[in-house]
Amino acid sequence: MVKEKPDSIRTYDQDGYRRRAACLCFKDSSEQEILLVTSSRYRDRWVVPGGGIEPEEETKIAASREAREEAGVLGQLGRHLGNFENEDKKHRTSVFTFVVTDLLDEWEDSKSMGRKREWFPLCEARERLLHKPVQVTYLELLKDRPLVT
Ligand code: O81
Ligand code: MG
Repeated sequence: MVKEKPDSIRTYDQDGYRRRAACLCFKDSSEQEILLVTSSRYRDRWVVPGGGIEPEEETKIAASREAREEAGVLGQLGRHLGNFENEDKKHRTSVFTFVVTDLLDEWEDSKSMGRKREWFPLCEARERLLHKPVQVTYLELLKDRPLVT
């Protein structure tokens, strides 16, 4: 199922949930520092970069596209952490790990809406995401991450 938005088309799964994809963007493979972006609605709140999957778009492609558009980063997609349901908002987000290799000076959302990005240690990121409880649960699965040697 699809539904038009001004500059993108929303897609929905078989249960009518809007399909989203997101990346946990890390500074390096130790996964200790994560890049968050400011909310489009509240400029003093931080969120995980992510957004709607477009028609015919692969989930992984959507996740890295959202990282580029919202956070201005290029990098290497890692593992799939899972699909996270937001029952109130009726969307499901497929979340991947991502290691940043390039930070663009200018990016789509910095120009269009002044979206900011910032690195946070994981424990601080958790605090910053408390207003988005489902996004906090993305981080909880990281406890299974491989040990760094
Ligand atoms: O555009 C969220 C937006 C907003 C979300 C959703 C996000 O207008 P949309 O529905 O596409 O906006 O609204 P819900 O109600 O669908 O969850 O959340 P909220 O809480 O502000 O209503 O805003 P944010 O998380 O920034 O506060 O995210 P964004 O505008 O920052 O990207 O859009 P999206 O991320 O699902 O979709 P796109 O593709 O990124
Ligand atoms: Mg978004």
